[in-house]
Amino acid sequence: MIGCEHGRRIAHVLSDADVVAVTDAYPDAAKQLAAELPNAAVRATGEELIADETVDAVVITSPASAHEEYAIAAIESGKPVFCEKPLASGERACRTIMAAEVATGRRLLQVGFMRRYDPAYRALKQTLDDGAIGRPLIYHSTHRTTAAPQTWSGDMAIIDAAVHDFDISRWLLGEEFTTIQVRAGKQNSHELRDPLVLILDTTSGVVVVVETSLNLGYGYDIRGEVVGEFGTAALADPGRALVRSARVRDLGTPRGWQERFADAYDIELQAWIDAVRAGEGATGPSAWDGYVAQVVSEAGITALHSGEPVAVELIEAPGIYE
Ligand code: ISE
Repeated sequence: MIGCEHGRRIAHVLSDADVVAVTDAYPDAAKQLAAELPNAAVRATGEELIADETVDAVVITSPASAHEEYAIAAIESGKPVFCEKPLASGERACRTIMAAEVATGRRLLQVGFMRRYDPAYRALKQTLDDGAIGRPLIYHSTHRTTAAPQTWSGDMAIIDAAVHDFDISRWLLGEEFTTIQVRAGKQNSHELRDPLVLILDTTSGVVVVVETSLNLGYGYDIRGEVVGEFGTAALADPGRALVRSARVRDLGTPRGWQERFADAYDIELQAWIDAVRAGEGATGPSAWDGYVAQVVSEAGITALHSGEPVAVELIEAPGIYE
């Protein structure tokens, strides 16, 4: 899904880049997308696509379990790579990707944490950085969606959804997390642990409260609110409905991430293209950011299963990420 979104954007909407090749584990899906794009050939495998001399840079949108091999293949060919979140399917894989990048001596990989490019999040960060509400004390990050993807089960609400809240909280507050605890109360439906409330502490003692409610039926409702020393600052709310319910006609909540973050995806990918063309490799969210989000996710899963707070323990950041 996200591969089609990015492919169409790059070929039809954004400037200074084109899609010259696509591939997919389901060849028909690749053919279908290529048919919509003016200059895209279909390649049989990711390896073949990365080795293709007409390919200058690579976008990875496969399931997380396949990110590591393609990210490393792209990095080892010296090709900049945009990799969707989560960076990989485990902390070890994230570290292997970082090691491959560190070996080249420069950044070549950007992770698809698109919220950092969303105008509403940027405005919220500016408000905090301006000191308009004093030092942040609490951050509420609410992640509500119509329906979790049918393929999701178990802990994926943390690994694939809350991972955005972890990243955006670190970016907004400019701090790392020290501990996480997770509460799962009454379960909504499906095989997924949903909803969840995740409570995290940062190094300076800000409390971050993340709610994931992924099967609410009414729309895609992303909220963020910071409580500071003398005020609060919230994300501008793109949905205007007073009642948010699957049973009431919806009055403006976006239907999905495609709509809510359309601008963010445009800005994010254009910034990546511009950086690549300028020979900068990557300037946006890094493999380090992907690694940290993965460590927090894994600590969150341990916390969910144990019911206890779990420490977030990071390695030292390699120099290229400082
Ligand atoms: C999806 O995979 C995303 O990455 C969206 O940004 C997230 O909000 C949604 O919960 C996920 O399904």
